[in-house]
Amino acid sequence: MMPPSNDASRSHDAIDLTVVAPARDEADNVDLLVEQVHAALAPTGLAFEFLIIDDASTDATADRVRALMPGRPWLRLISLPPFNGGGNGQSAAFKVGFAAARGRLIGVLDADLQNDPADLPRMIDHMHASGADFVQGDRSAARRAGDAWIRLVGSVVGRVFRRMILGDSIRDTGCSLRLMKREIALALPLEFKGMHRFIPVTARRLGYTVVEMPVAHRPRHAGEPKYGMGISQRAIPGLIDCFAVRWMSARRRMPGPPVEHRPESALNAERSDRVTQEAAP
Ligand SMILES: Nc1nc2c(ncn2[C@@H]2O[C@H](COP(=O)(O)OP(=O)(O)O)[C@@H](O)[C@H]2O)c(=O)[nH]1
Ligand SMILES: [Mg+2]
Repeated sequence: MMPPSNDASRSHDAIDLTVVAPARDEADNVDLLVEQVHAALAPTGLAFEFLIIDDASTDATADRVRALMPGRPWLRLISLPPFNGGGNGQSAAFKVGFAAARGRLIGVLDADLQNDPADLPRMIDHMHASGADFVQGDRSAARRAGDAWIRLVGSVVGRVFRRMILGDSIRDTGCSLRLMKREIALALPLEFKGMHRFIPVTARRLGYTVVEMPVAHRPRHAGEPKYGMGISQRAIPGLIDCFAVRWMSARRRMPGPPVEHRPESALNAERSDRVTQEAAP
């Protein structure tokens, strides 16, 4: 089959890198975010696009991004309808973003500027130098200096759960800043809420090589954090999710390419068709 010729530039794998950022009510962050992503990627010479997933924001996030689009053909915006009157969550936003991404590589970062887009080119270099399929950011050195103690305790507890239940040694699974081959992004079960916290371990369980790399961690530029901390909001759902991920990876079956069997007569007819086509001028 011929690829659609009217808009080949929109086809998958047409560019080097797609950066995806989920945004819920980040109106006061998107201008600087777009500027910093461009400043980080333009000098690399890579063909890139920046895809913002507006998750049913109730502020002007979508309007602000739309206003930035003229003159920036690499900037894309997808808005999600609300789920039960609220947002769909980061996992759903990533799922939509990864499906729409055209890059051979997919980079991910938060929209509140806590991640520094300038880390992305270093991650690409690290991916090439290490031969890995996936580079996961690790904010732990930067966080020890700046984060509230409740967050640090929460992340240690989460790490112990994940190590015990999943054998997951990834240090900072909650760091959105990561880079992966597109095929990995498409294989992640992100239609389940909370699964974005298990992206690197899932990639490993799918057989891909995941390496970690220290990255920057900055204060939120503007707006409020969207996630609560605490036992009922994070710890217990996180523990249940660990078991869910273990169940999924034990039950996952991904057969290789399927083979369809057809009668010899149909195959012979096809072969002679092909010979005729090849012989045609
Ligand atoms: N799509 C989507 N993104 C969200 C949601 N909640 C937070 N985000 C985005 O995910 C990123 C991290 O959220 P944030 O509240 O800063 O979490 P924290 O950094 O862990 O405190 C930001 O870019 C948010 O806009 C949500 O419900 N849906
Ligand atoms: Mg944040």
